[in-house]
Amino acid sequence: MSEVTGMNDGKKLRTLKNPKKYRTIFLSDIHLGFKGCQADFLLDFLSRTESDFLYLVGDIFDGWEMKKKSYWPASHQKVVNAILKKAATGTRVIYTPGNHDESARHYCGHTFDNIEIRDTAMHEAADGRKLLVLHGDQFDTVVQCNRFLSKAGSTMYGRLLTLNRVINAVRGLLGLPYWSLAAHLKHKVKNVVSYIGRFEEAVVNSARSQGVQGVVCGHIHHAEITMFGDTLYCNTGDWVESCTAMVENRNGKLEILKWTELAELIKSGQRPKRAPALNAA
Ligand SMILES: [Mn+2]
Repeated sequence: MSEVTGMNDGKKLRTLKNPKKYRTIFLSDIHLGFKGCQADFLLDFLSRTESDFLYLVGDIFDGWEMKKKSYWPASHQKVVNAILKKAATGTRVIYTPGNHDESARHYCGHTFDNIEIRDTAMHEAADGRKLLVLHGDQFDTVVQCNRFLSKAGSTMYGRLLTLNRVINAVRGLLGLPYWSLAAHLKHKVKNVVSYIGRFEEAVVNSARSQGVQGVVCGHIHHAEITMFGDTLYCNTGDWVESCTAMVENRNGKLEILKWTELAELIKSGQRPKRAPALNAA
């Protein structure tokens, strides 16, 4: 396998044998056990990257879907195995459960297979910034009008993701890159946009009240790194629609990687025309 370029810092994106090393990787909303989970993209990401810290920022499993029907393909088990292997070989793995994997919350404070389970965590970046890490559903009671994330809404969301898979199967046959219908629609629907705004505000207010420099969350499946006044807001996105991860480099610089775009670049061996990272801080 040859090395190809694919990072916006101009360095080479490493291959399987020589993975790209980050200080920290933040992942959330993987939804293992749910058909919509893009496990193959995630396996590709996990195999090409390494880190000192790995934060699993909630909704790693989808207990709601698993209760409805048993769905556990080999690729989902491979994701679990890849994470366990990282935990066993020197990566410090911290897991802050979310609402879809809320059963894991019973084990907050415990460590299993080197995976530390915490309700919330505090990450100190290489540049000294303190970042509160939590899934984000804790603010659902503060932020009203979250039908899009409710249990009833999740059925509709599931159908949308099925349609998304059909569209992308056709796009794949036509040689077109992955495109997220759900992510596209979300930006068009006014009350979802206003929900996202209120969610971000509630999360940032909580970080501010704790006297930290920033917050890392997931939950709304919308990757973002942005400043709200003096407080940094980071959302790692998800692996059912956008296939995004947030990474921290050795200097504490944070950046969002959109793996569907990077995977295309790796496949084609091309140099990116524009930076694949969504934003950085
Ligand atoms: Mn969630």
